[in-house]
Amino acid sequence: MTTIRTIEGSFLAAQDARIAIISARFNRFIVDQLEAGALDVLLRHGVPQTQIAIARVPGAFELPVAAKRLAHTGNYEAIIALGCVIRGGTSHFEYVAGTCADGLARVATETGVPVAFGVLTVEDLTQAIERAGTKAGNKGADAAQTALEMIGLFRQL
Ligand code: INI
Repeated sequence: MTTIRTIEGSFLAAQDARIAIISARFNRFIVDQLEAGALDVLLRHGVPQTQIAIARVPGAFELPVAAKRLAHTGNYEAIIALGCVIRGGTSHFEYVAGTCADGLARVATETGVPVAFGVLTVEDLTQAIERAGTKAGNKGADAAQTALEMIGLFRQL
């Protein structure tokens, strides 16, 4: 039997976890499905509705600044960022997707509040649909699971 101390998050903390979701309105047809997937995971793990806040921003580009503001409130143990950036739709895909990913990572490391990355960065609408609750799962649900695991981990550190 190992004597190595292993620290990992369980989902037991969920009952009193305080979580913020930020959803981008751009490509809302897809992001609504990510949000539904995230909420489904949180509620089925026992997070009370009263412990969840949802903020909406115009697009994925605005997710980092909203995440930073929410993290600084001190009210949330984790943030779930949801959005969908589709390359086919824009020439500035790289700017929006890259800035969003870099910004969210920076918010998490600078504030110490875990930010789960539930932002699809895809080539076309088909790929987005596949990741929003059809054959490739639901990345919003995955992000919610990540948030719960990180909360469980951080409570032990
Ligand atoms: N925002 C997205 O969330 N997804 C996109 O695919 C997208 N495209 O294609 O441009 C997008 N653009 C808007 C951007 O996030 C900002 O809201 C906008 O530039 C105003 O700052």
